[in-house]
Order: sequence, then structure tokens, then C-alpha cells
Amino acid sequence: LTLGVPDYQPTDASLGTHKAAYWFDDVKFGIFIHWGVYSVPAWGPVGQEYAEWYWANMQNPSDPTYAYHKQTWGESFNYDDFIPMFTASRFDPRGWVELISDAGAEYYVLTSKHHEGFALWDTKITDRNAVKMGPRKDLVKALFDASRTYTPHLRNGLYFSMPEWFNPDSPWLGHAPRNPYTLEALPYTGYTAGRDYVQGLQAPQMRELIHGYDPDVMWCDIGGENDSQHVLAEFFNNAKNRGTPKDVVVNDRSGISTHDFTTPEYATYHNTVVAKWEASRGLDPRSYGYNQATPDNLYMTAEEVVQTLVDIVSKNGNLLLDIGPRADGTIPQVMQDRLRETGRWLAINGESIYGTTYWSRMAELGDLRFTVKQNSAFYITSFAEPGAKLTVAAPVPIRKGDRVSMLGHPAALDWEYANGTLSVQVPKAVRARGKYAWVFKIE
Ligand code: FUL
Repeated sequence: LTLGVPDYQPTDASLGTHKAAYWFDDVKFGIFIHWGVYSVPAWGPVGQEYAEWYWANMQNPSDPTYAYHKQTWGESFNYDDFIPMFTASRFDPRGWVELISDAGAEYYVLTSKHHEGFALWDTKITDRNAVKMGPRKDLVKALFDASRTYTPHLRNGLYFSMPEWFNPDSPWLGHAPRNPYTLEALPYTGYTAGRDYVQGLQAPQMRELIHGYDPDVMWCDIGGENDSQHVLAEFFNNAKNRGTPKDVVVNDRSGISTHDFTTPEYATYHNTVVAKWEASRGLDPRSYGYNQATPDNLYMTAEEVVQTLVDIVSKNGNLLLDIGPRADGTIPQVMQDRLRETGRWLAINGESIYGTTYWSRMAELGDLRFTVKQNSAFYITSFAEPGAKLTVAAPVPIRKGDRVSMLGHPAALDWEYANGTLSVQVPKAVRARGKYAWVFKIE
């Protein structure tokens, strides 16, 4: 008996039947990577603006980036003069994917092209790319190859900005590039003007990514003019019909209603949201791209990362945590430290995260969060170090004979459930083993 699954059609009705893949729900934790020409100036007002927005911000006289640029680089230094300085000379793709894996992340999403329009892959559509200029290397291929060789358990994702800021054919900001100080019109480096932006550049580039790199996640941004119905139907069908079929996902920013998950940005949902979602933010207090002005002590701590992850997962979300490598491809030490420390917590406590689902009864209770592994375990995570007794005034699904323990410590703990409250005895030697978030397992 052969039951064929029909191809997706480029219509809302057909694409609307696509759902987030099971693996996307299970993985919970991914690493976002913002890397591009903006990684050269790598600057923005600390805690206020995205450093990857440098090109747009340097054109706005009321933005601090305008004065910063003039002072640091001079009035005649145009954004595209940064391109040769984007060298990737110390880029170690194997080191990157191993770091991502050490962090306990199960997927990553690399900016294939941000709003600046500089493609990190070998696009044939425009010379404004990393093979023709700057690094002189296909950075997307290098990272995907490393991942497939050294960390094959990771899923590989690509961010793609639908519009481009100063591309003359995609006048997002209403004008072609110009020097903000002299107002002189500038060429858009590597680009031949005069084509239909969507059919001549955007859709063909997306097809190059889909067919040439076979991503698991397409993380589109901004939306706007698009041909996403056709492109996404191709993305889904390509995944379905390849030799070994796989399930891929797309976010909610491709300009059409089709999406597998929503994407709160430097924000989160405060209640359980049943439709799949993924929150993203940088380790930086307010930037995805590297901001060299941000002092280390303003980065998220490992404790904040762990608690943010647990909180999001308990409400049915994923966390896509961003790092911004430097222009030479090195990853600032503070980012590496935070990721590795998060990975150490996950190595012990990951079973309360991966492959779990939210507790339909409630999302949170003070410092407590809950996750469930269907038919096998119930997890209670405390953000505060418990005292001699952990008290949970909630109807947790516990039955006589169940075993309670704290992850990272083998001992079974004494417990009782009375008057709607669970009390677990937590000896000092047990709770002293925990850090950042103490996870109790009922099985
Ligand atoms: C936003 C962009 O404008 C930011 O620079 C960043 O890429 C974020 C993830 O999406 O819309």
C-alpha cells in the first residue's frame, strides 16, 4: 500500500497545514549568530541599540552612532569601506560548532544576510558576498560543513533578511546609500541596479540557500515584499521529497501568514502559549551583533541564561540565544564562558529541558517552574536555593510510591503531599550540589 503525501501548494490553505517539526519542539535551546560587515565597527549605544544596525544608525544625526562614526572613522569613511576589514581570518568553524554543542544547544541559526545586504554565502545573484569580498570564503558552507562533520546532532538554520536597507531596488529606508556627512550618493558595492528586487534577488537567493545548503530552519526577518508562498512551498517540498525526508521549520517573518512558530524579540511570553514559539535575545543587554563597547559585566550571567531558558521552556517556548563573533571570526571570551557554563548546567539538568512539554495546569508559581516528560517524569525547578524543605503549593501529579530526587544527586528524598502542598526534605548536602536552578524530579 502506498499513500503518497501531496506536495505543498503555494497557497495560504496548503502552507497553513505545515506545522513545527517534532524535533523543533524537543530541542528547546539554540544559538543565534549575528555576523556580518557590522561586526567590524561593532558598536552601538550600550544597552540601547542593536550594533548590527550600525549602517542605518550612522546616517541619523540624532543617533549617537552618527557622532561616533565621525569621530572614530572620519567623515569620508563609508560603510562599505568596512567590507575589506571583515576578514574572518581567524574563523574556526569547527571551534564554533563545538562551542555550540558544549553549550548544550541543539541547533543554531546563522545570519546568511542581514539588512546590510552582504551575503555570507557564494550567491550568484550579486557580488556583494563573502566569496567575492572581505573573507573570500563561503562562510555558510564552512559552518554547515563543520557542523555536519563534527556535530551532526545539531540542526542547521539560516537567518535571511527579506528587504535590504540601501539596495536601490529595495528602498526600505527610502533612499540609495549615501554618505551621511556629505550626502553624496554612493554605489551599492557589488550590486548591479535595475532589477525586480523580489524576483531578481530575494527569491533566487532564498532558493540558493534552500537547495544549496539544505537548512533545517529558515529564519526570515522583516517580511515586506516577497514571493514567500512559492519559495516556502519549495522549501517544504524539497525537505519532504529528498532522498532521506526531513522536517523543516520557518518562522513568522517571511511576509506571509504561514509560520511554524512566533518570535518574540528581547521579550518573552508570561503565560503558556500553546502554539510553538521561540524567544530570541543576545547575551548582550541589547544587541545581537557584537558591541565592543559593552563591558563584560553587562552580559547575561550563566544564572540568567539558565533561568531564562527554564522559564521559556516551561511555557512551551524555545530560547534562541545570540552571540556576535568579531570580524576576524573569534568569539569574545565572555560569550564563550557563558555558553560553556550553561552547558555544564544542562549536562546535569538537561533531562528537565529537552524533549519535555509544559505543564498544562500552570506555568509558574513564584520561583518555581514545571516541565513534564509524558508518562515518565514531572520536573519542578526552583530558581532559589531551597531550604531544608522544598514546599510546592500546587496540585503536582504525585502518587504514593513515587520517587523524588534532585538532578545531580542520586539520593531519593523524603516527601509528603498533604492539603494540596508537596513538601520535599532537601538535606544540605543535596541542595549544595545545585546551582542557578535546582531541579526536582518526580518519577
Ligand atoms: C530584527 C533585526 O532588525 C535585528 O537586527 C535582529 O536581526 C533581530 C533578530 O531581528 O528584526
